[in-house]
Amino acid sequence: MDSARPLKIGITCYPSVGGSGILASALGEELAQRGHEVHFISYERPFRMPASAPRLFFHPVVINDYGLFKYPDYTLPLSVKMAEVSRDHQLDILHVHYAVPHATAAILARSMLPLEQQPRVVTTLHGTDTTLLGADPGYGPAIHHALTHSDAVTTVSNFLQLETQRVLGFDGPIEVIHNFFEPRPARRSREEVRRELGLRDEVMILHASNLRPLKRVDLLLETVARIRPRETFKLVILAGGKFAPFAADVHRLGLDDRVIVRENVLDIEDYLQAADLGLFTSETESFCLSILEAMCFACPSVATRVGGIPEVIEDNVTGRLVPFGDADQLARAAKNLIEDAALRVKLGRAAQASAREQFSAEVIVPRYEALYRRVCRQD
Ligand code: GMT
Repeated sequence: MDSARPLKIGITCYPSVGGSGILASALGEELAQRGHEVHFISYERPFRMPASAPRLFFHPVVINDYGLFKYPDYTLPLSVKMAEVSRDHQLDILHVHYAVPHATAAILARSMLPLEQQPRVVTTLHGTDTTLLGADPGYGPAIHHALTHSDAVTTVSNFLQLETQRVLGFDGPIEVIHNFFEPRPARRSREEVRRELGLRDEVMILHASNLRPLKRVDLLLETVARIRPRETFKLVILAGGKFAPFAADVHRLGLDDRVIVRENVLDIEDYLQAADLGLFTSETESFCLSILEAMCFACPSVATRVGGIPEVIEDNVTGRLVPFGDADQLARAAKNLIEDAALRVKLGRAAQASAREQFSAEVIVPRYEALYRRVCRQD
């Protein structure tokens, strides 16, 4: 294959709010900007995908509800659409993000096509596709099968590479390609956003997540409830989902005037540039893209020392790491950075430099391009 020829790449991901979908959309956008043709295949347009851009296409997977099935099936219509798009657009690569069910659908799609029309399959594991579903006997063997039949497997951290070997017993090659984030320009000024949030001199603590149980919102609230004096900060939660189930906890902890929630925010950069300190209390995390997003805006985070987070934050250099589950230590680390503005700025600047040097599109996207070229050369 001509190594300079632009590639035709199909990308499948979850389109709604979530780290793997954000990463996949950003990757597609970057690849199209670099001259490749990119075809997203999913049940909805990925929410960060630009409305129109050269060489960027979206193919919806349509699910008919026949009322026959207790559980509607997505894997088969997805695989049929993948095969159709691969054939019609002569895809070189099908790059699937999050194994379940995308990797299985890709392997099936490939086998539906004659040999000369088969794309290479690249599977990127993002987190719970290994750590949770990989350990489930109802999913594990199917994930293992799809990985074994992928032309390349990548993980977003060293931690997840080891977990994939351990949990799934997968002994094939795995390339670690960390996540990247390329912020868009904010639409509003820092002052405008802080005014919208009703912030005066308080330090803005940011937490952005989909609020699933493993994010441990209970620990997050417990932590901020222990920070004194309370007038020194406000916690802004950017929720990918509904916050209502946690409202009673906010009230019980006396945090009604300290917690501000924004649900399903699209202009995330507006809020990131207004933030002073991130706070992340997850019990597991393969990478934690939200920490990187904050780092890009020179906002350091206090986070739990779990999973791949130590690959993103260097303790005392680009943020603070605290043992999981210890609300007192988390609160102490946050309070220290609330009170010491100079230290906060120092860690924030180092965080921003580290984001640029290690986790920018310029560094990461060529690694995916090199991988695509390599698998395309395999015979
Ligand atoms: O695996 C998940 O729970 C979902 C996934 C997602 O779609 O948001 O999150 C994972 O992928 C992100 C992007 O690579 C990582 O930043 C998250 O750390 C990871 N979540 C977990 O490992 C729990």
